[in-house]
Amino acid sequence: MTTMTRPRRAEATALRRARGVVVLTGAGVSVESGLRPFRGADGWWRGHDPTRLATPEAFAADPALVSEWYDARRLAALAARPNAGHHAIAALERQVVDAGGRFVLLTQNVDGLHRRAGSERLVELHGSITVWRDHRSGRKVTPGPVPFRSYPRPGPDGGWLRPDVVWFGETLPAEAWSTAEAALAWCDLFLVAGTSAAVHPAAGLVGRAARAGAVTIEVNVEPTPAPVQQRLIGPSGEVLPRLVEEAFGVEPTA
Ligand code: BV8
Repeated sequence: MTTMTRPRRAEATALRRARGVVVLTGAGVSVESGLRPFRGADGWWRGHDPTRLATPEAFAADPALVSEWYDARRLAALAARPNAGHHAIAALERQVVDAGGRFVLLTQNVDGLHRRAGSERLVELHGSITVWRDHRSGRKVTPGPVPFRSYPRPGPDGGWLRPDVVWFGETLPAEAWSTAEAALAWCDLFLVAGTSAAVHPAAGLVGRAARAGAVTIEVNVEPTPAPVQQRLIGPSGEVLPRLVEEAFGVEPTA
């Protein structure tokens, strides 16, 4: 396992030759867009641990507090702009697909920045913070880019509005998860970026890909427990564009 800051020719060549690329991202790829990561001191909000707020139990106990936290994150996500790392992943998708390969981006992020950067073959494993739903009927709404007038906000069918995300203890959307597992059958290169690899079942995908014979590469500012063969240490907004340029000779457009 090599720890380095610059993509070596080996990673670029592997990326160029790959016929089936899977990318898994986490909150770290949105840090350079000004959004907080999920864990660590930066993730806490008014003294609350996000992993305790992101649960059905927390919402049931204090729907106002949980709604206010998510509305603040929703507005931050809407105000943020995709960074060079998001654009590099969208450029990678175009390169792989245009060469006749297969590609899917699996994101744990709920901020919508990959889609705004142009990623199309995108699976939001943990849902979206910009879409909310009535917690009783499940009817979805997309609130406008202004703060809610009250917390919690009444839903259209008599319940409270909750974010359309997967909380801890909730199962991932069946279609999203089956798409992720199916990709392991054709993946020959698995790139994981900006995730602490702490949340399951998403975190388990890297090891499954490696056991299935895929080349595995991680981009992160620090090593993680993810069982990868190569680690490129550095901010994803710098490392990913360099990796895509080295592999395909294209500079991802921001
Ligand atoms: C489920 C949506 C079935 C909400 C989120 C197996 C083993 C152990 C535990 C479990 C298991 N199976 C299930 C569990 C329980 C649980 C779990 O995994 N717990 C963990 C904490 C131990 N999982 C679940 O409950 C899942 N459901 O499995 O259903 C089931 C049901 C009941 C009982 C059992 C099973 C649901 C998990 C989904 C939870 N929802 N998000 C919201 O966003 O508010 S997860 C949340 O964590 C976010 O989505 C976030 O994206 C995700 C992962 O975190 P990261 O993205 O990695 O972010 P983090 O801050 O941790 O790390 C940032 C990284 O970026 C760091 O490594 C940092 O170094 C790096 N970085 C920083 N800056 C940069 C950078 N990298 C590059 N460039 C930079 N500039």
